[in-house]
Amino acid sequence: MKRRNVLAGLGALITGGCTKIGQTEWFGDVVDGAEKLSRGAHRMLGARPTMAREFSVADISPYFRGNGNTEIDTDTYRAQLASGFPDWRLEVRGLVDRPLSLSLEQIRALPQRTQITRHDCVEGWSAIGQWTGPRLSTILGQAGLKPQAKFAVFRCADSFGKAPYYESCDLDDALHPQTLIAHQLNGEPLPERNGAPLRLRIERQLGYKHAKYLTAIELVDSLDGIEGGGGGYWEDRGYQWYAGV
Ligand SMILES: Nc1nc2c(c(=O)[nH]1)N[C@H]1C(S)=C(S)[C@@H](COP(=O)(O)O)O[C@H]1N2
Ligand SMILES: [Mo]
Repeated sequence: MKRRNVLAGLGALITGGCTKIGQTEWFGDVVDGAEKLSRGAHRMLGARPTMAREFSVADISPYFRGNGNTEIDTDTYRAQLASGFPDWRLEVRGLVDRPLSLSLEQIRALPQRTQITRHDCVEGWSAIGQWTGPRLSTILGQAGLKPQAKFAVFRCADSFGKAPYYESCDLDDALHPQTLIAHQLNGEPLPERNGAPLRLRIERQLGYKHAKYLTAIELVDSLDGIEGGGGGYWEDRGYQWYAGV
């Protein structure tokens, strides 16, 4: 519980530090700064978090393919897509002090981070893309995590047949500095195939954890009783829940 508060505080510190799109900043600088503020905090954090490798603009794949669901065939979604998603909301609910319902405009107004990372799909392909959006830690900081919160569950607008796509992660990954709610790929609004208007980037994990078409984030203390109980659409079908790259 203590540790989570420290992480949340650090998250706020980090997001305060960098607001310019395209600016690269390193977690190390922030950790060094935080260490000066409180050695205790640094000790509780242990080592600095493992960062996924970041790439340069020259490494960006010319085409970032889509995988899994690459379109949503409902009238509501098609109308939203055509008009720039004015009514799309990202809800933050469950074990939080202040449930949120964020418009895209509100999400774009938060401090932004841009990162160039490699996406690895278990089906045997990779692509490098530049993602922009607020850190999930910024959003969770606004909502305020209740001490019982252990997991973030990501709800999506698409499904396979009747089974909705969903994902989840623990708070270490949710508050990780490279975990973003991305609304841009390579400087443009997300294409439909890559999860418009919002998708998760959770860079230390495999492709299927990166939930697209995000509609809600639920903070829970257990994954039991959520869909198949495995913590994700693919996890309910046998994939690993912790899908480290
Ligand atoms: N909502 C949703 N998210 C999803 C999927 C999906 O089908 N629906 N597929 C997953 C898989 S297996 C991969 S590899 C990536 C693909 O992301 P991309 O379409 O941007 O390449 O999205 C992941 N997130
Ligand atoms: Mo995948």
